[in-house]
Amino acid sequence: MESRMPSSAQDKHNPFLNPAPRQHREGPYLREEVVLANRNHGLLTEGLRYDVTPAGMHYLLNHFDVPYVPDAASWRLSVSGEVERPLSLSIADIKALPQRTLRVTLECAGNGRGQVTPRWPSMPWMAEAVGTAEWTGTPLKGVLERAGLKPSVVEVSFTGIDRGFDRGHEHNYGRSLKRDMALHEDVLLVTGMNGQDLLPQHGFPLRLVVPGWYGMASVKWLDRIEALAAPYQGFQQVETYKYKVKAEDPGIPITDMRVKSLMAPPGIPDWYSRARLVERGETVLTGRAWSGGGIAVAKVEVAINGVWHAAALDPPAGKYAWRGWRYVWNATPGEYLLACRATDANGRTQPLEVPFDRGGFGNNVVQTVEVTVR
Ligand SMILES: Nc1nc2c(c(=O)[nH]1)N[C@H]1C(S)=C(S)[C@@H](COP(=O)(O)O)O[C@H]1N2
Ligand SMILES: [Mo]
Repeated sequence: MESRMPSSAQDKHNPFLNPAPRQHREGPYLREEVVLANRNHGLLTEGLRYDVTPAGMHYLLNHFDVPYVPDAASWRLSVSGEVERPLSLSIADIKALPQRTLRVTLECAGNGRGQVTPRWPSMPWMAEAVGTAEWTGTPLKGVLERAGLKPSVVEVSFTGIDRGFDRGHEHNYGRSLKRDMALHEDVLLVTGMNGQDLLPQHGFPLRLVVPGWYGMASVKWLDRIEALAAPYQGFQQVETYKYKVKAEDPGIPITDMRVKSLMAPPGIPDWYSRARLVERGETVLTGRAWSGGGIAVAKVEVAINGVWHAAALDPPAGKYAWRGWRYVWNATPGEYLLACRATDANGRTQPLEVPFDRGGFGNNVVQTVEVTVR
């Protein structure tokens, strides 16, 4: 449950309740940002070559600690609140329900935050907070129908067992979906990733996966579902994950991923600067592109020193999975700035300038890669 510690004179000195205020930053990354970056690794961009990201290469975003759950035997998922028949399901019960596997690209809403100036001090993703997995589970809709949502239900909330503080609020990680979205046939209660049990850091033994949305909706270590007659007030729903330009903006709740593409790094890197060296001749540039809400990728372009060319697209790999692209570049010696840009079936494309957002959310700027051809 959402809870605050009772207030007392001592609270004034409690650093959890009264954290040092965060302010926008320019310049070097802070110690706290580096610590978060070490805990929450990104996709190694060379991993963009896999259709399905190997589980250990999938990006990670954990707000608090990964809970210690050595086995699934005693796990229960409760479904309560405004329902006709409250449920308590074991993992075996969930695995006995109809199973579906969906290939889904997940991206953190804060991906690209580290490129926004001034930036909000938080996880300083550059471009790598994305991955694609084959998620296996049972449709949430079926479980909600078994419980029977009452007509009064407007939202359904999802709570994990991980607990901590953010900006003075103590809470378990939790999110909600509006009734319609909770009943969407593609939202899954997931126990498997790439044909194996979930790894601890990806939510073992049970998580939600909301395809087409940014990752914050896909609650890990899920043990409580509540049907609500009023909008959910959890911290991760109300206090963050909203697009805002100014602090006083009411904010627009973040849902679908924005259209984006990334390039697998060509050639070989310098260890420290990550600058790339490519041999002259035919170089096949490849990468991935995706959009949100189940909207298809319609086009990918590649720029060589600012001149745009059409890339070839791989066949689609499912409604919610990224799409491979390739462009054959006849590289001649020199210095190059490479870039890629996707456009989705709704005609939305990636901006050339970083879109400013206070929290650094939704940055889908065109990615650039510097290479030297010898
Ligand atoms: N319980 C719980 N669920 C969570 C989170 C969390 O910190 N706790 N992080 C969310 C965020 S912000 C993202 S981007 C995705 C990341 O999923 P992954 O680590 O499996 O890639 O999980 C989401 N689900
Ligand atoms: Mo995220």
